[in-house]
Amino acid sequence: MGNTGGSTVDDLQAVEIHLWYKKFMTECPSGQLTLHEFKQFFGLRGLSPEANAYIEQMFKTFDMNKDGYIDFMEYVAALSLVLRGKMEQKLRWYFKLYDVDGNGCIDRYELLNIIKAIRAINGCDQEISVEEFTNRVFDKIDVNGDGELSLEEFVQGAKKDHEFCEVMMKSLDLTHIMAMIHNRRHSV
Ligand SMILES: [Ca+2]
Ligand SMILES: [Ca+2]
Ligand SMILES: [Ca+2]
Repeated sequence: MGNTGGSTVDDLQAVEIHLWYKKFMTECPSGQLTLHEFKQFFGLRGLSPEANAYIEQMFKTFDMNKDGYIDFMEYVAALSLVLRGKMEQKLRWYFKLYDVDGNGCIDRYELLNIIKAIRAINGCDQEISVEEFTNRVFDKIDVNGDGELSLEEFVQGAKKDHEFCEVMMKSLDLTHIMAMIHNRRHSV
């Protein structure tokens, strides 16, 4: 994580982290979240298969040492990236999240499923279909046309193409998903 100039961390975010910590320790006194607890933690139930797979992939990405648990440090690392990370850091993290089979590339199928999952979780209906969106992304940023997005293509594509980047950040931003889940839990 390192030093990125303290002024970017505003009080609201510090408070937020503190709340997440309290929540984490209340719901998970052992300090280690399993996948099952992870879903409970977020109050997620009755998810579509795509959304379920997305949450599982998110869990794996959070579990940085791959021991099958998310400890609080891993949780905070992911959270602070989501809440405060610079765009490029986020893009790299998204890339890892979307590369479900971990082969270092995102193919159409992986991107398609992720977008489906995010829409399922967000429950938003957008004008453009999932397939159309996926194809548009590939047409624009698969520079060498091999049908897969490398990390380089993904990051550069999002940086160069303002429209794509905006769509990415808006529709794929976990902050939004977390806020939604958070609010939902409060209202139950
Ligand atoms: Ca772990
Ligand atoms: Ca892949
Ligand atoms: Ca490519």
